[in-house]
Amino acid sequence: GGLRGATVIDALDTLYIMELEEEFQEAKEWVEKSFDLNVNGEASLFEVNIRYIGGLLATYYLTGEEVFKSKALELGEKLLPAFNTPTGIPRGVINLGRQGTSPHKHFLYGMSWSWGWASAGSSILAEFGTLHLEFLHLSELSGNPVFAEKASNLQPGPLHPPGVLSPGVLSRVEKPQGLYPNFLSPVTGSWVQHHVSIGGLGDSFYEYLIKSWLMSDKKDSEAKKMYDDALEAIEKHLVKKSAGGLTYIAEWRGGILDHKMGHLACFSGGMIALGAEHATEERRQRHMELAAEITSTCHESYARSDTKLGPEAFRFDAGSEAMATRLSERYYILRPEVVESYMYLWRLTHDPKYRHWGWEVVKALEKHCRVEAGFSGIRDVYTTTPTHDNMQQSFFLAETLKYLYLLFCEDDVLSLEDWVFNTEAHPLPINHTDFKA
Ligand code: DMJ
Repeated sequence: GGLRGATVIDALDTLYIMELEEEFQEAKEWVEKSFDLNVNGEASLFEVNIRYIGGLLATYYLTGEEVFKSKALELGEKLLPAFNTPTGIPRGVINLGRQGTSPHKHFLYGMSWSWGWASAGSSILAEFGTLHLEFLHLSELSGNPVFAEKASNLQPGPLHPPGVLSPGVLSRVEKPQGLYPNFLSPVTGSWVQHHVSIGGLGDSFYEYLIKSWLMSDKKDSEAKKMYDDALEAIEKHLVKKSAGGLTYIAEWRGGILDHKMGHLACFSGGMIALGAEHATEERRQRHMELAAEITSTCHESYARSDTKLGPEAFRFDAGSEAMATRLSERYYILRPEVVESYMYLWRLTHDPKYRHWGWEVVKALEKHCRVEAGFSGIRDVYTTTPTHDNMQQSFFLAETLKYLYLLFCEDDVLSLEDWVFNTEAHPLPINHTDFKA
Protein backbone atom coordinates (compact mmCIF):
# COMPACT_ATOMS: atom_id res chain seq x y z
CA GLY A 1 0.00 0.00 0.00
CA GLY A 2 0.97 3.65 0.20
CA LEU A 3 1.68 6.38 -2.29
CA ARG A 4 3.41 5.69 -5.59
CA GLY A 5 5.98 7.81 -7.39
CA ALA A 6 8.40 8.55 -4.52
CA THR A 7 11.36 8.66 -6.90
CA VAL A 8 9.62 11.01 -9.35
CA ILE A 9 8.62 13.49 -6.64
CA ASP A 10 11.81 13.21 -4.61
CA ALA A 11 13.79 13.93 -7.80
CA LEU A 12 11.80 16.92 -9.09
CA ASP A 13 13.89 19.71 -7.56
CA THR A 14 17.17 17.93 -8.30
CA LEU A 15 16.21 17.72 -11.99
CA TYR A 16 15.25 21.38 -11.96
CA ILE A 17 18.42 22.54 -10.21
CA MET A 18 20.59 20.49 -12.57
CA GLU A 19 18.72 21.98 -15.54
CA LEU A 20 17.66 18.58 -16.85
CA GLU A 21 14.69 20.17 -18.57
CA GLU A 22 13.30 17.24 -20.51
CA GLU A 23 13.37 14.92 -17.51
CA PHE A 24 11.83 17.64 -15.34
CA GLN A 25 8.93 18.13 -17.81
CA GLU A 26 8.33 14.40 -17.89
CA ALA A 27 8.23 14.25 -14.09
CA LYS A 28 5.93 17.27 -13.91
CA GLU A 29 3.55 15.64 -16.37
CA TRP A 30 3.46 12.55 -14.18
CA VAL A 31 2.53 14.70 -11.17
CA GLU A 32 -0.23 16.41 -13.17
CA LYS A 33 -1.72 13.33 -14.78
CA SER A 34 -0.87 10.24 -12.76
CA PHE A 35 -0.13 11.16 -9.16
CA ASP A 36 -2.93 9.56 -7.14
CA LEU A 37 -3.20 10.90 -3.60
CA ASN A 38 -6.03 8.66 -2.49
CA VAL A 39 -4.30 5.39 -1.96
CA ASN A 40 -5.60 2.91 0.56
CA GLY A 41 -2.93 1.26 2.64
CA GLU A 42 -0.16 2.20 5.03
CA ALA A 43 1.50 5.57 4.48
CA SER A 44 4.17 6.89 6.81
CA LEU A 45 3.36 10.39 8.03
CA PHE A 46 7.08 11.14 8.21
CA GLU A 47 8.01 9.83 4.76
CA VAL A 48 5.03 11.49 3.08
CA ASN A 49 6.03 14.73 4.73
CA ILE A 50 9.77 14.74 4.02
CA ARG A 51 9.78 13.16 0.55
CA TYR A 52 6.44 14.16 -1.00
CA ILE A 53 5.40 17.38 0.72
CA GLY A 54 9.01 18.54 1.00
CA GLY A 55 9.70 17.71 -2.66
CA LEU A 56 6.51 19.39 -3.90
CA LEU A 57 6.99 22.52 -1.77
CA ALA A 58 10.61 22.95 -2.87
CA THR A 59 9.66 22.54 -6.51
CA TYR A 60 6.88 25.07 -6.08
CA TYR A 61 9.25 27.61 -4.56
CA LEU A 62 11.82 27.02 -7.30
CA THR A 63 9.42 27.13 -10.25
CA GLY A 64 6.34 29.03 -9.03
CA GLU A 65 4.14 26.40 -10.72
CA GLU A 66 0.78 26.03 -8.98
CA VAL A 67 0.40 22.30 -9.47
CA PHE A 68 3.18 21.58 -6.97
CA LYS A 69 1.67 23.87 -4.36
CA SER A 70 -1.82 22.46 -4.68
CA LYS A 71 -0.65 18.83 -4.46
CA ALA A 72 1.44 19.67 -1.38
CA LEU A 73 -1.54 21.31 0.32
CA GLU A 74 -3.87 18.47 -0.58
CA LEU A 75 -1.45 15.94 0.88
CA GLY A 76 -0.94 18.07 3.98
CA GLU A 77 -4.71 18.06 4.65
CA LYS A 78 -4.74 14.30 4.39
CA LEU A 79 -2.16 13.98 7.15
CA LEU A 80 -4.10 15.98 9.73
CA PRO A 81 -6.19 13.13 11.21
CA ALA A 82 -2.95 11.50 12.45
CA PHE A 83 -2.74 14.30 15.04
CA ASN A 84 -6.02 13.36 16.72
CA THR A 85 -4.41 11.91 19.84
CA PRO A 86 -4.72 12.97 23.49
CA THR A 87 -1.38 14.81 23.34
CA GLY A 88 -1.45 16.04 19.75
CA ILE A 89 1.65 13.94 19.07
CA PRO A 90 0.77 12.24 15.80
CA ARG A 91 0.78 8.51 15.20
CA GLY A 92 3.27 7.26 12.64
CA VAL A 93 1.06 5.57 10.07
CA ILE A 94 -2.02 6.85 8.25
CA ASN A 95 -4.35 5.69 5.53
CA LEU A 96 -4.72 8.30 2.78
CA GLY A 97 -7.45 6.51 0.84
CA ARG A 98 -11.06 7.57 0.49
CA GLN A 99 -13.49 5.74 2.68
CA GLY A 100 -15.41 3.11 0.78
CA THR A 101 -13.15 3.00 -2.29
CA SER A 102 -11.00 0.26 -0.88
CA PRO A 103 -11.29 -3.46 -1.39
CA HIS A 104 -9.72 -3.59 2.09
CA LYS A 105 -12.71 -2.34 4.04
CA HIS A 106 -10.80 -2.14 7.29
CA PHE A 107 -8.81 0.84 6.01
CA LEU A 108 -10.81 3.95 6.66
CA TYR A 109 -9.89 7.37 5.41
CA GLY A 110 -7.96 9.26 8.02
CA MET A 111 -7.42 6.23 10.20
CA SER A 112 -4.01 6.31 11.85
CA TRP A 113 -2.03 3.91 13.98
CA SER A 114 1.44 3.34 15.40
CA TRP A 115 4.15 1.25 13.78
CA GLY A 116 3.82 -2.38 14.86
CA TRP A 117 7.54 -2.53 15.57
CA ALA A 118 7.70 0.61 17.74
CA SER A 119 7.65 0.03 21.49
CA ALA A 120 4.15 -0.18 23.00
CA GLY A 121 2.24 1.99 20.54
CA SER A 122 4.76 4.79 20.76
CA SER A 123 5.56 7.53 18.26
CA ILE A 124 9.13 8.05 17.11
CA LEU A 125 11.13 11.18 17.88
CA ALA A 126 12.67 11.50 14.41
CA GLU A 127 9.21 11.11 12.86
CA PHE A 128 6.95 13.43 14.86
CA GLY A 129 9.88 15.81 15.37
CA THR A 130 10.42 16.25 11.63
CA LEU A 131 7.34 18.14 10.50
CA HIS A 132 7.94 21.72 11.51
CA LEU A 133 9.66 23.11 8.41
CA GLU A 134 7.15 21.75 5.92
CA PHE A 135 4.09 22.45 8.08
CA LEU A 136 4.99 26.12 8.56
CA HIS A 137 5.22 26.47 4.80
CA LEU A 138 1.86 24.73 4.35
CA SER A 139 0.28 27.34 6.65
CA GLU A 140 2.11 30.15 4.91
CA LEU A 141 0.92 29.03 1.48
CA SER A 142 -2.65 28.14 2.40
CA GLY A 143 -3.31 30.92 4.92
CA ASN A 144 -4.62 28.16 7.19
CA PRO A 145 -2.89 28.13 10.61
CA VAL A 146 -3.87 24.53 11.33
CA PHE A 147 -0.60 23.07 10.01
CA ALA A 148 1.61 25.41 12.03
CA GLU A 149 -0.52 24.76 15.09
CA LYS A 150 -0.14 21.00 14.80
CA ALA A 151 3.61 21.27 14.41
CA SER A 152 3.93 23.85 17.18
CA ASN A 153 2.39 21.47 19.65
CA LEU A 154 5.58 19.44 19.29
CA GLN A 155 8.00 22.26 19.25
CA PRO A 156 7.41 25.84 20.23
CA GLY A 157 7.22 28.11 17.25
CA PRO A 158 6.74 31.65 16.01
CA LEU A 159 3.00 31.33 16.54
CA HIS A 160 3.43 31.96 20.21
CA PRO A 161 3.99 35.60 21.03
CA PRO A 162 6.98 36.25 23.27
CA GLY A 163 6.12 35.75 26.92
CA VAL A 164 3.20 33.39 26.26
CA LEU A 165 3.90 29.88 27.46
CA SER A 166 3.94 27.61 24.44
CA PRO A 167 2.21 24.26 24.57
CA GLY A 168 5.20 22.38 23.10
CA VAL A 169 4.99 18.88 24.56
CA LEU A 170 8.65 18.23 23.91
CA SER A 171 9.90 21.35 25.58
CA ARG A 172 7.98 20.42 28.74
CA VAL A 173 8.65 16.72 29.10
CA GLU A 174 11.42 15.74 31.49
CA LYS A 175 14.58 14.64 29.71
CA PRO A 176 16.99 12.14 31.25
CA GLN A 177 20.34 13.97 31.55
CA GLY A 178 18.95 16.53 29.12
CA LEU A 179 18.74 13.85 26.38
CA TYR A 180 15.71 13.04 24.22
CA PRO A 181 14.79 9.33 24.08
CA ASN A 182 13.50 8.00 20.76
CA PHE A 183 10.06 6.67 21.75
CA LEU A 184 7.22 8.74 23.20
CA SER A 185 3.64 7.73 23.93
CA PRO A 186 1.13 9.84 21.94
CA VAL A 187 -1.41 9.02 24.65
CA THR A 188 0.41 9.99 27.85
CA GLY A 189 3.18 12.20 26.45
CA SER A 190 5.85 10.32 28.37
CA TRP A 191 8.89 8.41 27.16
CA VAL A 192 8.39 4.75 26.52
CA GLN A 193 12.03 3.61 26.36
CA HIS A 194 15.35 5.20 27.17
CA HIS A 195 17.22 4.73 23.90
CA VAL A 196 18.91 7.91 22.67
CA SER A 197 20.48 8.21 19.25
CA ILE A 198 21.57 10.99 16.99
CA GLY A 199 21.34 8.41 14.19
CA GLY A 200 18.24 6.41 13.22
CA LEU A 201 15.02 7.17 15.19
CA GLY A 202 16.39 10.44 16.61
CA ASP A 203 18.41 12.19 13.88
CA SER A 204 16.21 14.70 12.08
CA PHE A 205 14.49 15.89 15.28
CA TYR A 206 17.73 17.68 16.21
CA GLU A 207 18.19 18.87 12.64
CA TYR A 208 14.73 20.47 12.61
CA LEU A 209 15.37 22.40 15.82
CA ILE A 210 18.28 24.36 14.39
CA LYS A 211 16.71 24.60 10.94
CA SER A 212 13.39 25.87 12.39
CA TRP A 213 15.34 28.69 13.95
CA LEU A 214 17.20 29.43 10.71
CA MET A 215 14.04 29.24 8.61
CA SER A 216 12.31 31.72 10.93
CA ASP A 217 15.12 34.15 10.12
CA LYS A 218 16.49 33.49 13.60
CA LYS A 219 13.29 34.51 15.38
CA ASP A 220 12.20 31.14 16.80
CA SER A 221 14.42 31.44 19.83
CA GLU A 222 12.79 28.55 21.69
CA ALA A 223 13.75 26.11 18.94
CA LYS A 224 17.30 27.50 19.11
CA LYS A 225 17.39 27.02 22.85
CA MET A 226 16.12 23.45 22.56
CA TYR A 227 18.86 22.79 20.00
CA ASP A 228 21.58 24.37 22.13
CA ASP A 229 20.51 22.45 25.22
CA ALA A 230 20.23 19.16 23.34
CA LEU A 231 23.66 19.60 21.78
CA GLU A 232 25.16 20.40 25.15
CA ALA A 233 23.75 17.15 26.57
CA ILE A 234 25.02 15.23 23.53
CA GLU A 235 28.50 16.72 23.93
CA LYS A 236 28.52 15.88 27.59
CA HIS A 237 27.19 12.33 27.44
CA LEU A 238 27.57 10.91 23.95
CA VAL A 239 30.61 12.44 22.22
CA LYS A 240 33.64 10.16 22.66
CA LYS A 241 37.13 9.74 21.26
CA SER A 242 38.37 6.30 20.18
CA ALA A 243 41.75 4.85 21.15
CA GLY A 244 42.92 5.76 17.65
CA GLY A 245 41.86 9.39 18.11
CA LEU A 246 38.59 9.37 16.14
CA THR A 247 35.72 11.45 17.53
CA TYR A 248 32.31 9.80 17.36
CA ILE A 249 28.80 10.11 18.81
CA ALA A 250 27.78 6.99 20.72
CA GLU A 251 24.23 5.76 21.37
CA TRP A 252 22.76 5.58 24.88
CA ARG A 253 20.58 2.81 26.22
CA GLY A 254 19.20 3.61 29.66
CA GLY A 255 22.53 5.04 30.80
CA ILE A 256 24.79 2.52 29.06
CA LEU A 257 26.79 3.61 26.02
CA ASP A 258 26.77 1.65 22.79
CA HIS A 259 29.98 2.62 20.96
CA LYS A 260 28.46 2.59 17.54
CA MET A 261 27.67 5.22 14.91
CA GLY A 262 25.10 4.59 12.24
CA HIS A 263 25.64 5.97 8.73
CA LEU A 264 22.55 8.08 9.44
CA ALA A 265 24.34 9.82 12.33
CA CYS A 266 26.91 11.20 9.88
CA PHE A 267 24.53 14.02 8.92
CA SER A 268 25.43 15.54 12.30
CA GLY A 269 28.78 16.91 11.08
CA GLY A 270 26.88 19.21 8.71
CA MET A 271 24.23 20.09 11.26
CA ILE A 272 26.71 20.99 13.98
CA ALA A 273 28.72 23.11 11.53
CA LEU A 274 25.57 24.93 10.44
CA GLY A 275 24.64 25.62 14.09
CA ALA A 276 28.21 26.63 14.97
CA GLU A 277 28.08 29.47 12.46
CA HIS A 278 25.49 31.13 14.65
CA ALA A 279 26.77 30.15 18.09
CA THR A 280 28.39 32.33 20.69
CA GLU A 281 32.11 32.94 20.19
CA GLU A 282 33.12 30.37 22.79
CA ARG A 283 30.94 27.64 21.27
CA ARG A 284 31.57 28.51 17.64
CA GLN A 285 35.11 27.27 17.54
CA ARG A 286 34.44 24.19 19.66
CA HIS A 287 31.45 23.19 17.58
CA MET A 288 33.23 23.78 14.27
CA GLU A 289 36.01 21.50 15.47
CA LEU A 290 33.52 18.89 16.60
CA ALA A 291 31.72 19.06 13.25
CA ALA A 292 35.00 18.67 11.35
CA GLU A 293 36.11 15.76 13.54
CA ILE A 294 32.84 13.87 13.14
CA THR A 295 32.89 14.43 9.40
CA SER A 296 36.45 13.16 9.30
CA THR A 297 35.45 10.03 11.28
CA CYS A 298 32.65 9.42 8.81
CA HIS A 299 35.16 9.84 5.99
CA GLU A 300 37.32 7.21 7.72
CA SER A 301 34.39 4.79 7.66
CA TYR A 302 34.45 5.15 3.86
CA ALA A 303 38.25 5.23 3.46
CA ARG A 304 38.71 2.02 5.49
CA SER A 305 36.46 -0.05 3.22
CA ASP A 306 37.52 -1.78 0.01
CA THR A 307 34.87 -0.02 -2.06
CA LYS A 308 35.51 3.44 -0.50
CA LEU A 309 31.84 3.55 0.44
CA GLY A 310 30.75 3.43 4.07
CA PRO A 311 28.83 0.70 5.93
CA GLU A 312 25.38 1.12 7.48
CA ALA A 313 26.95 1.24 10.97
CA PHE A 314 30.48 1.25 12.32
CA ARG A 315 31.86 0.63 15.76
CA PHE A 316 34.52 1.64 18.20
CA ASP A 317 34.72 -1.40 20.42
CA ALA A 318 36.63 -4.66 20.63
CA GLY A 319 39.58 -3.11 18.80
CA SER A 320 37.50 -1.85 15.90
CA GLU A 321 37.79 1.74 14.64
CA ALA A 322 35.17 3.12 12.26
CA MET A 323 34.44 -0.28 10.72
CA ALA A 324 31.38 -2.52 10.75
CA THR A 325 31.90 -5.56 12.93
CA ARG A 326 28.62 -7.32 12.16
CA LEU A 327 27.77 -8.90 8.84
CA SER A 328 24.35 -7.29 8.98
CA GLU A 329 25.85 -3.77 9.07
CA ARG A 330 28.16 -3.97 6.06
CA TYR A 331 25.74 -2.76 3.40
CA TYR A 332 25.49 0.63 1.68
CA ILE A 333 22.12 1.74 0.29
CA LEU A 334 23.21 4.94 -1.50
CA ARG A 335 22.73 7.01 1.65
CA PRO A 336 23.52 10.74 1.54
CA GLU A 337 24.56 11.69 5.10
CA VAL A 338 28.32 11.66 4.59
CA VAL A 339 28.28 13.76 1.42
CA GLU A 340 25.70 16.01 3.06
CA SER A 341 28.25 16.83 5.76
CA TYR A 342 30.97 17.33 3.11
CA MET A 343 28.71 19.88 1.39
CA TYR A 344 28.05 21.90 4.56
CA LEU A 345 31.67 21.76 5.70
CA TRP A 346 32.84 22.84 2.25
CA ARG A 347 30.45 25.77 2.14
CA LEU A 348 31.34 26.85 5.67
CA THR A 349 35.12 26.37 5.61
CA HIS A 350 36.19 26.06 1.95
CA ASP A 351 38.74 23.47 2.97
CA PRO A 352 39.43 21.65 -0.34
CA LYS A 353 39.62 18.26 1.37
CA TYR A 354 35.82 18.12 1.39
CA ARG A 355 35.71 18.33 -2.39
CA HIS A 356 38.41 15.65 -2.63
CA TRP A 357 36.44 13.41 -0.33
CA GLY A 358 33.26 14.05 -2.32
CA TRP A 359 35.05 13.15 -5.53
CA GLU A 360 36.18 9.85 -3.98
CA VAL A 361 32.49 9.08 -3.40
CA VAL A 362 31.60 9.98 -7.01
CA LYS A 363 34.24 7.56 -8.28
CA ALA A 364 33.20 4.79 -5.90
CA LEU A 365 29.53 5.16 -6.86
CA GLU A 366 30.44 4.93 -10.55
CA LYS A 367 32.61 1.90 -9.93
CA HIS A 368 30.47 -0.15 -7.58
CA CYS A 369 26.90 1.08 -7.74
CA ARG A 370 26.27 2.05 -11.36
CA VAL A 371 24.07 -0.53 -13.11
CA GLU A 372 22.27 -0.58 -16.42
CA ALA A 373 19.09 1.10 -15.22
CA GLY A 374 20.60 3.54 -12.70
CA PHE A 375 22.41 3.00 -9.40
CA SER A 376 22.05 0.22 -6.89
CA GLY A 377 22.92 -0.29 -3.24
CA ILE A 378 25.53 -2.92 -2.40
CA ARG A 379 25.43 -5.66 0.22
CA ASP A 380 29.01 -5.46 1.49
CA VAL A 381 31.33 -2.48 1.32
CA TYR A 382 34.33 -4.60 2.33
CA THR A 383 34.67 -6.51 -0.92
CA THR A 384 35.81 -5.17 -4.27
CA THR A 385 33.24 -7.35 -6.02
CA PRO A 386 30.08 -6.42 -4.13
CA THR A 387 26.65 -7.81 -4.90
CA HIS A 388 23.95 -5.30 -5.80
CA ASP A 389 20.72 -5.14 -3.81
CA ASN A 390 18.82 -4.14 -6.94
CA MET A 391 17.32 -1.05 -5.32
CA GLN A 392 17.74 2.65 -6.04
CA GLN A 393 16.34 4.46 -2.99
CA SER A 394 14.49 7.67 -3.82
CA PHE A 395 16.83 9.65 -1.55
CA PHE A 396 19.69 8.91 -3.92
CA LEU A 397 18.29 11.40 -6.44
CA ALA A 398 16.81 13.73 -3.83
CA GLU A 399 19.85 13.94 -1.58
CA THR A 400 23.01 12.07 -2.51
CA LEU A 401 23.29 13.45 -6.03
CA LYS A 402 21.99 16.90 -5.06
CA TYR A 403 24.51 17.31 -2.26
CA LEU A 404 27.33 16.08 -4.48
CA TYR A 405 26.28 18.54 -7.15
CA LEU A 406 26.11 21.43 -4.67
CA LEU A 407 29.52 20.49 -3.30
CA PHE A 408 31.00 21.40 -6.68
CA CYS A 409 28.79 24.45 -7.41
CA GLU A 410 29.38 28.06 -6.48
CA ASP A 411 28.07 28.98 -3.03
CA ASP A 412 25.28 31.11 -4.45
CA VAL A 413 23.48 28.11 -5.95
CA LEU A 414 20.84 27.59 -3.23
CA SER A 415 22.78 29.79 -0.85
CA LEU A 416 22.65 28.81 2.83
CA GLU A 417 21.72 32.44 3.51
CA ASP A 418 18.39 32.03 1.77
CA TRP A 419 17.45 28.35 1.95
CA VAL A 420 17.25 25.57 4.47
CA PHE A 421 17.24 21.99 3.24
CA ASN A 422 14.62 19.75 4.74
CA THR A 423 15.86 16.37 5.92
CA GLU A 424 15.37 14.95 2.41
CA ALA A 425 17.47 17.80 0.91
CA HIS A 426 14.49 19.72 -0.44
CA PRO A 427 15.25 23.45 -0.26
CA LEU A 428 12.72 25.66 1.53
CA PRO A 429 13.11 29.43 1.58
CA ILE A 430 14.15 31.22 4.74
CA ASN A 431 11.43 33.55 5.84
CA HIS A 432 13.04 36.95 5.63
CA THR A 433 9.72 38.61 6.45
CA ASP A 434 7.19 37.10 8.87
CA PHE A 435 5.10 33.98 8.65
CA LYS A 436 1.47 35.00 8.69
CA ALA A 437 -0.50 32.22 10.29
C1 DMJ B 1 16.41 10.15 4.20
O1 DMJ B 1 15.14 9.73 3.83
C2 DMJ B 1 16.32 11.30 5.15
O2 DMJ B 1 17.54 11.96 5.17
C3 DMJ B 1 15.95 10.90 6.55
O3 DMJ B 1 15.99 11.96 7.47
C4 DMJ B 1 16.80 9.78 7.08
N1 DMJ B 1 17.47 9.04 6.10
C5 DMJ B 1 17.17 8.97 4.74
C6 DMJ B 1 18.42 8.74 3.90
O4 DMJ B 1 19.39 7.96 4.46
